[in-house]
Amino acid sequence: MVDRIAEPWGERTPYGPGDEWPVRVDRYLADGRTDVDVDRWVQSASVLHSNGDAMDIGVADGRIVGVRGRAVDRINRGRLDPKDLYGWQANNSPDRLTRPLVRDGDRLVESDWDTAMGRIVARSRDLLDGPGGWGRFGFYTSGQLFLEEYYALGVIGKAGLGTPHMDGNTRLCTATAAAAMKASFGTDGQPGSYTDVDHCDAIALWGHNVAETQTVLWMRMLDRRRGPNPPAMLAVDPRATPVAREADLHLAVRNGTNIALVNGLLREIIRRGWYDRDYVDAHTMGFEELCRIVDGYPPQRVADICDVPAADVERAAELLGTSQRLLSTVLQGFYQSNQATAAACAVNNLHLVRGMIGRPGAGIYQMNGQPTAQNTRETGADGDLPGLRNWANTSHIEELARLWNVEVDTIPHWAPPTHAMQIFRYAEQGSIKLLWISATNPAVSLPDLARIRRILAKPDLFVVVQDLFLTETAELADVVLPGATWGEKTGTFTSVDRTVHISDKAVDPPGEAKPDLDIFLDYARRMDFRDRDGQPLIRWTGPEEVFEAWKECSRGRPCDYTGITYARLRGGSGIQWPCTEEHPDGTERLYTDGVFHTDPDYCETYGQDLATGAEFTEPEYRAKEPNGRAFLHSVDYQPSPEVPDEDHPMLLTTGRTVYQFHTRTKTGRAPQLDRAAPDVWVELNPADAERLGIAEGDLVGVSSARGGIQARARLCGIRPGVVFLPFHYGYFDQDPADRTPRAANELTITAWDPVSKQPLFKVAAVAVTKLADGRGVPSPAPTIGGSAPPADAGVPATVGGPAAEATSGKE
Ligand SMILES: Nc1nc2c(c(=O)[nH]1)N[C@H]1C(S)=C(S)[C@@H](COP(=O)(O)OP(=O)(O)OC[C@H]3O[C@@H](n4cnc5c(=O)[nH]c(N)nc54)[C@H](O)[C@@H]3O)O[C@H]1N2
Ligand SMILES: Nc1nc2c(c(=O)[nH]1)N[C@H]1C(S)=C(S)[C@@H](COP(=O)(O)OP(=O)(O)OC[C@H]3O[C@@H](n4cnc5c(=O)[nH]c(N)nc54)[C@H](O)[C@@H]3O)O[C@H]1N2
Ligand SMILES: [Mo]
Repeated sequence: MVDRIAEPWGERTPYGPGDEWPVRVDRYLADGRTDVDVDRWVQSASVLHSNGDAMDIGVADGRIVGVRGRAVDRINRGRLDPKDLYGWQANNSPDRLTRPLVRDGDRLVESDWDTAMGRIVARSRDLLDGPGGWGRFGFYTSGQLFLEEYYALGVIGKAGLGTPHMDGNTRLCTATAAAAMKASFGTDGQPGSYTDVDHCDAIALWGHNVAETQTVLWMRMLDRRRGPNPPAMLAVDPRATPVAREADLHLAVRNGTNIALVNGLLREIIRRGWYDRDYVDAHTMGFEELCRIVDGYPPQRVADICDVPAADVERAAELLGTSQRLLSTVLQGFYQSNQATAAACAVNNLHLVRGMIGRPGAGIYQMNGQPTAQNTRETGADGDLPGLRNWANTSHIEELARLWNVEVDTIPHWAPPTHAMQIFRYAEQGSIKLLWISATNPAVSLPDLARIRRILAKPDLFVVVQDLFLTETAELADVVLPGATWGEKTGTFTSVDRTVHISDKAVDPPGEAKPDLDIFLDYARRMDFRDRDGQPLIRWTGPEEVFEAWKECSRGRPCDYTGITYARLRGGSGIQWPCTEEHPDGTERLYTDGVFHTDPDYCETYGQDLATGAEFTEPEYRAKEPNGRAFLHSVDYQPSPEVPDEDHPMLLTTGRTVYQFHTRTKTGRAPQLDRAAPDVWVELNPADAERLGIAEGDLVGVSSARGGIQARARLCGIRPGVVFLPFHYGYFDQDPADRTPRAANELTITAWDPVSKQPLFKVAAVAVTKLADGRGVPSPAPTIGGSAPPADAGVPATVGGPAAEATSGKE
C-alpha cells in the first residue's frame, strides 16, 4: 500500500543503461474494493497529460470503480501517476451535464437534443447564407478529444463549411513544439522515443517540470538516476522544482531569457570543439549564420541577461558538450515564454550540431502537454491541414480535395489558418458570429480573462460549449451540449513519442450525454453537407469508420497510420507511427538516416522568419535546396514584450502542480487530488517576502496592468524577483457569494510568439502587496513539488491518508 498523494512517484525500480525498464503495476480501486469486486477491465490510456500511460479501467455494476496500469505497454510498464489513479472519479460526479441547455434571457435552461441542435443549425444556416458566409464561423477545440473526433471536426470545417477559423487549445499548449519541429526538421513529429531514457548518458530539461507534469516519464528518469551509470542531469527553470533539485546543475534563469542561454551554450559547444563537423556538413544548413549569431553570447553576457553565474553556463556547456547520448525535453518554460519558437529551435540546433538525433539515447522531445494534442495537430483540427500537409502547397490541397471529393477551392488555403488568439479577436470585432467551443475552458485558461469574459458574453456572438460540466465558459454560452468523455466512448490517441493507443468504452455516459463524435456527425447530417457529386460529405456512423478514413488521409505522410487497426491496438502495447505494411510494428525513431522531412514537395511549411514570423514563399524555399537537410535557425535575444517597471516591479510566471489538471474540472472533483491542493497560492522567494513584509500564509494581492487577484503566500525556492501562480483555479468550487478573483490569467498579457502564435503565459510584470496576516496558518500550497517550503518552515506535509492508498506490485 502506498499513499500516492504523499509519494507521487512511488517506489524506485532502478535499472542500468540499455536495460529494459522494470515493470511496476500501480492500481487504485475506490471504497476498499479488490480485484474480485471488478466485473470487467477495459483497455485505455490516461487523458490527464501527454505521456500516454496505458491503463485498464475497472468496471463494477456499470460504473467505473478504479484503474490499473498496463504492464505490457512500452510507455509506462504498469505505472500510473496520481491523476491517473484518482482522476477518473470525476466521471461519476453528480454534477455532470446530462441534458443540453439553451439560453433563455439571462438563464440557461434544460432542453433536449432536437431543440439545442436545431438552434445551432438555424444560426449556422442564417450565417452561411448571409454576408460573410464561412467567415462568420469559428471553432475552438481541444487537446483532449480523440483522433476520430478531431478528424470529423476538421472535415466539417474545411470541406463542409470551408472556414479557416479553426484552432485548438493546443495553440496554448504545443503550437511551439509543432512550429519548432516544422522549422528545423520540415514537419511535425517527435524524433525521439521514450526508450531514449533507457540509453542516454545525459538529460537536459528545458523549462520542463517533468516530475509534476509527466510524472511517469520522471519515474523512468529517476530509476535511471538510481541505477548503475546514471545519466547526468541539467535543469533550466526559475524555480526549485523537483527536477531542479534532482539535477546535477540547475540554471535558475530569469524567465523570458531562454534564447540567450541556449545561444550561449551553443557558442561554448562550438568553440570548444564539442560538435560533429561531419554531421553538420552532411545533414544541416545554416551553420555559418548560427556561428555568427551565437558568437555574440559569451558566458558573461549570458550571465547578465539570464542572471545566472557565468561559470554555470560553462559547466552546463560541458555537461551537454561531452555527453555521448544526450536526451533533451522541452516544454512550457520555453513554449509559453519569450521567443518561444526560436528558443525551442535553439535546442534542436544543439542536437543537430552534435549529431544527437536518431539513435538510441540521443533524442529530442519537443513535448506535448495534453493527452491528444498530437492528434489535434495531425488531423488539422488546429487549423493546419490533415496529415501534416502544407497549406501553401497546391498539390497537398488537391490530395485532400480528391480524398473528400470536394472542389479544391472549398478547402481554405489562401492564407495561414486563423490562430486561437485571432479567432477571439475576430469575435471581439464582430466578424465571427458563431463560436463553437469543445472540450476547453477559455474563461479560465486564456490570457487576460476580463477581456475573454467580455467577448464570450457579447450578445451578437452565438456561443456553443460542449463540455462535461457547467464550466466558467459554459455559463456564458447560448447552447451547452453535454459530452461523453474518456471511459464512456471509444477512440484513439497518440502520445509524445508517437505511440498510438486505443481507449475503449467502459460504461455508458450519464443521462443524455453523447460522445463528441456523435455530436459533430449529427451537426454534419443536419447541415446536410454535400460532396462534389451531391452525395453526403460525411457518411461515417462510428469511430472505427472514421479511423479507417483517417488512415487513408495519413497514407504516405510522416504520420502514416495505415498499418494500424483497432484490433491491433487491443490486447498489447501501443504502436508508434509511422506504421505501414513495410513497418508493421511501427517506428521507434525518426531521422535515423539523417534525412529530414524538408523536401519542398513533402515538408509541412515553406518556413518563416523566426524573429518576425513572416512567411517565406514556395520559390524562396525551393531556392534553399534543402535536399533532406535540417535547418539551423538562429535568432538574437530580444527582451519580453512586458518587463518589470516601477508600478509592476516583479516578474510573474505561471504553471502547474502535480495534483491538479488545468482548470480542475476533473481533478477538482477527485477528493484526494482536490484536498492536496485545494486553493490558489503565490510562490515568493523568502528575500522578496521579507522586503515586502510577507510571511508564509499571509493573504497577498497580485496585480498587473490587466487585473488583480488574491492568494496566500508560499515562501519557497523560486528565484528572487519572480513570483509563481498555479493557473488551475477558476471559480467553479468557490462560494457563489464570494467570487474573489483568483485565476492567474486575470493577470496575464495578450501577446503571442510571432511564429507559433502561442500565448505568453510565462512572463508578465506584476506588483505584490500584503493584504492580511495569515496568523501562522500556512498557504494551501502542497509541500511536494515546486511549492515545497524549506524543511524548517513548520508546514504540515501534504498527505492523502487512507483514502489515497493505492497498490504497486509486479502485476
Ligand atoms: N499535474 C499536471 N500535469 C500536467 C498538466 C497539468 O495541468 N497538471 N497539464 C499537461 C499539459 S496540457 C502541459 S502543456 C504540460 C506542461 O508541463 P510543464 O511545461 O512541465 O509545466 P508548467 O508548470 O506549465 O511549466 C514548466 C516550468 O516552466 C518554468 N518556467 C516558467 N517560465 C520560464 C522561463 O521563462 N524559462 C524557463 N526555462 N522555465 C520557465 C516554470 O517555473 C515551471 O516549473 O503538463 C501536462 N501535464
Ligand atoms: N496562465 C497560464 N495559462 C495557461 C497555461 C499556463 O501554463 N499558464 N497553460 C495552457 C495550456 S498548456 C493548456 S493545455 C490550457 C488548458 O486549458 P483548458 O483546455 O481550458 O483546460 P481544461 O480544464 O483541461 O479544459 C478542458 C475542458 O474540457 C472538458 N472535457 C474533458 N474531456 C472532455 C470530453 O471528452 N468531451 C468534452 N466535450 N469535454 C471534455 C473538461 O470538463 C474541461 O472543461 O491552459 C493554458 N493556459
Ligand atoms: Mo498544455
